[in-house]
Amino acid sequence: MTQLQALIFDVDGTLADTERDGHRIAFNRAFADAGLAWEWSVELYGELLEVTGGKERIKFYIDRYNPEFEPPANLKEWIAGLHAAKTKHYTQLLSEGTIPMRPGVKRLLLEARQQGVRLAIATTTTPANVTALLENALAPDSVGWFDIIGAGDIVPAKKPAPDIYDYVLKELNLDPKACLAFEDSQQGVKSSRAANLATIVTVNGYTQDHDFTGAELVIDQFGEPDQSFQVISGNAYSASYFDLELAEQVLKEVNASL
Ligand code: XBP
Ligand code: MG
Repeated sequence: MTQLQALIFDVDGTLADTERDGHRIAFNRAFADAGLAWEWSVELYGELLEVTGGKERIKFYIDRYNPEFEPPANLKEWIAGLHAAKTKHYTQLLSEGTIPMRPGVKRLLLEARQQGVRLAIATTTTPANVTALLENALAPDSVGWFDIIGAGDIVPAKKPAPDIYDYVLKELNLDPKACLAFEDSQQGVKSSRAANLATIVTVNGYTQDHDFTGAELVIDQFGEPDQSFQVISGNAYSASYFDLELAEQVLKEVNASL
């Protein structure tokens, strides 16, 4: 049996509910600064989340929802500039401390650290956004809790491609059988599963109706000793919150069935 050696976390929607009241607001502020009459509503943003990556999402919006828009000749650079402004607004929002970590995240990370299980991040978001979230919502020194932070444009293809998880596994120098991935979305699960990682899902408002085929366990949150999770699918072995013991149990069963 391969023992659990690392936990690999997605960021947006998994560590914190960042999309609706974080990224979406930051995009809208950047659009307003640029004099664009674009406003991404809560509902529209849910549709745009189909495309991962902020720059890719802006391009998708123009193509799909705004065909009258006359793009500048250097569209790629123009989008990159707009996206850089969005990142400034997003990190500013996080520095105001308005977005907390999701229930049970800090407890699980601390437990892993105590027990010598390594931590890593695999996300499509921009590296500066990860740092801002960890420092403001977790702990000032928490960037250092993670052996590897794989983020943004570091790999050629974003989720649902497996590239970011493959990159993190390579940097960790671990076999996927020794790791568990944590995701919140269908695109994320496709990515982690394509990298052969057993995957736990915590859903959120935007992703609760996604198809999580391939995930081992789908729950509404990690929960806490006094705040039970709801099991949506999979076997939680009578646990009421997600801890390292449950993580080890899930991985053991997955590896036994291979
Ligand atoms: C997160 C994303 C990101 C964020 C925005 O997906 O898709 O694009 O919404 O971040 P995941 P950037 O949780 O699967 O990693 O604007 O920095 O790209
Ligand atoms: Mg996510």
